[in-house]
Amino acid sequence: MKKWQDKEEFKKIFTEKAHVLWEKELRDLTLNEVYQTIAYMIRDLVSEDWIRTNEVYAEQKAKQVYYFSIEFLLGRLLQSNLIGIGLEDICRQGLEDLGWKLEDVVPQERDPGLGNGGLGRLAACFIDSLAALQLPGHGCSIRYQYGLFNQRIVDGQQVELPDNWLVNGYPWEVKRVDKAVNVRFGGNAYMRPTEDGELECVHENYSSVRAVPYDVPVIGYHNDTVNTLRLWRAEYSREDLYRELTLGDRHRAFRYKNNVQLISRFLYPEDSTEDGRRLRLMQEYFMVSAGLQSIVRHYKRKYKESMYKFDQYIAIHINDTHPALVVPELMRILLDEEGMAWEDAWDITCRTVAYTNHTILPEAMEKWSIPMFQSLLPRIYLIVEEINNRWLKEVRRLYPGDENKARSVAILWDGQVHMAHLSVLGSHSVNGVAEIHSQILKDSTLHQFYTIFPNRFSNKTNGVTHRRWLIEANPQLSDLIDEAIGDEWRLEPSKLIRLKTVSSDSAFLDKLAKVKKARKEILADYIKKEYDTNIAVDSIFDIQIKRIHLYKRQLLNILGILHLYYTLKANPDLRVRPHTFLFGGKAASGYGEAKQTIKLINVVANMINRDKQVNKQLKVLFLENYNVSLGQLLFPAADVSEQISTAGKEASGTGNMKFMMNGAITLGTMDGANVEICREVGMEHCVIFGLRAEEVMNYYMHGGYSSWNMYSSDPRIRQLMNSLVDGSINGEHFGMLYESLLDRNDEFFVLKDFAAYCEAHTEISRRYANQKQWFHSSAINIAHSGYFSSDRTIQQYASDIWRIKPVKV
Ligand code: Z57
Repeated sequence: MKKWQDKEEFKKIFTEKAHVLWEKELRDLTLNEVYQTIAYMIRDLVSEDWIRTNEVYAEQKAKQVYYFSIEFLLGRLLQSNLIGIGLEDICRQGLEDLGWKLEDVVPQERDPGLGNGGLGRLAACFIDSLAALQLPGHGCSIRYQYGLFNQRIVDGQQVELPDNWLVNGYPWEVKRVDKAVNVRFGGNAYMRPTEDGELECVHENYSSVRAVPYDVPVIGYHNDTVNTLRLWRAEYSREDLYRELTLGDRHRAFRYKNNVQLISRFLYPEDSTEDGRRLRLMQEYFMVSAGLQSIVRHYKRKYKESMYKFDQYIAIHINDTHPALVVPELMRILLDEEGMAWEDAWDITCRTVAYTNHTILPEAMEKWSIPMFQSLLPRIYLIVEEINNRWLKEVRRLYPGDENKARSVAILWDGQVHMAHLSVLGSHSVNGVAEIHSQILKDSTLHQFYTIFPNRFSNKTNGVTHRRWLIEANPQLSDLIDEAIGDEWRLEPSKLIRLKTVSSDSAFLDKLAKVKKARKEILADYIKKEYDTNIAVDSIFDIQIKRIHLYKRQLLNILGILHLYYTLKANPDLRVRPHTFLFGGKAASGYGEAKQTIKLINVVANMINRDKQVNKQLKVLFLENYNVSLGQLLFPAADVSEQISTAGKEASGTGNMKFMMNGAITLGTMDGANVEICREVGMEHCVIFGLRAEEVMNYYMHGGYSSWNMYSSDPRIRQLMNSLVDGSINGEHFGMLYESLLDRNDEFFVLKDFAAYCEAHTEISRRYANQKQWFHSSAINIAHSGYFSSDRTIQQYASDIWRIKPVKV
């Protein structure tokens, strides 16, 4: 790559580019135009490498992986791309000469919110790691016109505003009209005998949707690899529209046009819950069919190999079940378009596809009603039916008379298509995202599959990219780490373990404390500017940022705070270590309890922050519109990382890793990746509390928990519960939360874990009092965060599941 050699060259190229793009004087450029100009300059720099990367993959016929995900939560790309090609400093200096600050330009980029939370952000970290490791791997998803809603808080309540992120265009994408494909919906499909006595499928009266790809370059870190994230947009096909029009039915024509455009208009805002709406199924098939068709076409044109060898060159990964239709869609292509026999097609499909499960929450398991599925995807339904028939026949042969077995592994059951079962059956690999989660899959959720295919199951503990979450988000800490152990960790995060050698060194720990303080100041400045509120940087910053969900127990956190408030009110002379509690996260639009939790947090925050008797010691804030960019500001500033889900419920969590990497101490339950975090750092460097997963499971199976008993036996709980409904919290009522905790027996054991949670907080304060000890723990956490790099995770996927190798470009 011919990079800008110095700031002079940057300025020269910037000036030329800006003139061509905007036809005006430099001094008249808006900050947004400055941002776009640099983005296009980066595109120019990488364009050759991008072409070259694909050429080399094809020349070497390298095996490639396609990572299908209904979400890619990218965050901003300007700074990470500059860092990736090593030009951040030159750009910053050049801009400064021209009168701009890079720090003011970066926020001009809108966060592409093409995801909800953990699952989508994981996909973004994964493609970052694939490129960094020079692995041939690409992303495949949908180019939603509107990303996840923007959240405002009005009168304590969440208000959802549309996220029209594309209004000013998106400089990182390239539309590739020449690579459009057609996707079929509706009509009728049936089998008909051919002249030579075989069966062939007829699919008629369908309507066609044009899928147009928009490619985003995924730039490797300090290497020449540029992979591709391909985002599909739905367009109406002109022929179909004109046909309808000439047939004379204007209404049908416009309905067709509108329905097609709806397919890629909105991202669904549910995270870890299932909605089951028809349009979502359309999105899933749209992404899968477009993606697969383009992979097959590329394979035939560039690899020129037989479709019988497809699985030797192509791996397809499905991120949760949303892309599970790759199984029947690949079958369709192999059967109908390639004329393969069923057995061969099935064999190739299973060898190609691998599946990651991300949840065991029953309400998140994707199921589609058969009538809806059949009417929307008639040909795909026939294939799913055949898969199910053959499978159940096999199961009944292996386990005669065991209808329980058949039921628990069926694809079609109770009038529904069970997508997790389809995913397990149609792939050669099934993995969970943390050890405890993978174990639960084998023991309970997918136990019957596990008894039949024990070798299919494995664990791949999640990771996050340290390039975004440490190098980019926290340059101050990154520089300190360089100073202490050299900079090799930037290429190999496992080298962070060398920090252990300085983790008891007072001089180092003092500097670490200074960096943390500096990051708290940056956050405090932001909060001052956005909320006109002062937060004290010498207070403990205790942060819970994630989607709002009952199982994640933001309720436990806010009830703990409320209890602390009552304690301070009842003991006016009591002095506690000052605390700043920060929350952030969005609630799904239709999730009443989650929305009421946001309201509760805000009302309690108001009450506390306005109370002069306590607000020197206690401050609570709910930050609006938590997203990737806000995360980059929050993780570096945290002292305490709240990871308090009910044990057994959080598959992995990834925020926990971002906090740890930035030196926060985990206050958490034995759930998801917390288990591995505290095993790596040691129990003395995190604070663990609450029920274990087995205990939770036991209560579910055998009963024995009554939240009313907690109410009767613990006066603190009684006071808190009463306050939810008696108007004592600023006159507000929280009936839905009260019911969930008491009348519906507290499904997530908030009250059961309450006492232990309070003690855990006491322990945090105790440890914080010894600053040297605290920052020692902080250093130990950073040192062990290398294991939680997505580079490690992706290496495991590459060698154990995908069987792909690095390719030098
Ligand atoms: C989602 O963000 C996750 C799971 C889902 O089934 C859906 Br739908 C969305 C999350 C899990 O809740 C996290 O625990 C996990 O860390 C993340 O996926 C990535 O694996």
